[in-house]
Amino acid sequence: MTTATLRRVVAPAILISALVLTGCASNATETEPEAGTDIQQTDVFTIADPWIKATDTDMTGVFGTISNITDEDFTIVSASADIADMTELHETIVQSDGSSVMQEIEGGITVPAREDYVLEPGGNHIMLMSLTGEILPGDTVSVTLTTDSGEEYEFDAIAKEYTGAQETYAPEHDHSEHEHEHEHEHEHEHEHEEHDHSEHDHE
Ligand SMILES: [Cu+2]
Repeated sequence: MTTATLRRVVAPAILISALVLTGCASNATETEPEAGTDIQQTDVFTIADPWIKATDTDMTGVFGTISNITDEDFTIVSASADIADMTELHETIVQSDGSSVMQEIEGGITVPAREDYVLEPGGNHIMLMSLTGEILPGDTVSVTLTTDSGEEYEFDAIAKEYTGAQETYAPEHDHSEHEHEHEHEHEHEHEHEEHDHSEHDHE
């Protein structure tokens, strides 16, 4: 039941990454959490089955169903986690050519009074970037949400293995072969360094 209002603001300036769907997003039912098995409660919302995608890369997503248990709307304006140096609230936009891109949700996540807001792979999610370490299946990751009232709410996300909706952070290139990613990254770094030097020469 997705009743939340999505603002589909097309703003190229905040397009921060490309999401490449390399497999079938729908064939990962085995690893999807079962509804209603873990419900954590705060003063203003519950979150059902909060989980985080286990990863050895430097970014991942946090998911779960947030239910507003009050009679007033609230907006999640930011999120944070100790294990991530950078956190954003993301939505996934399917473009006309069929590819998907993730972008920051303009204005934050508004959860209407007494309604649910679903965070799921291939949809809206909390994006953790610049991870400080590996996240293994079974790990518990504490995530803090800040609302428009300035209040902070913490919940625990359980790390699970998830192979559907592979999110690839590929601003320019599609690194489809994971094992070669680091080599390519280093190559690009050197290219950029040299490029930077030649640019500075003009100054
Ligand atoms: Cu994202």
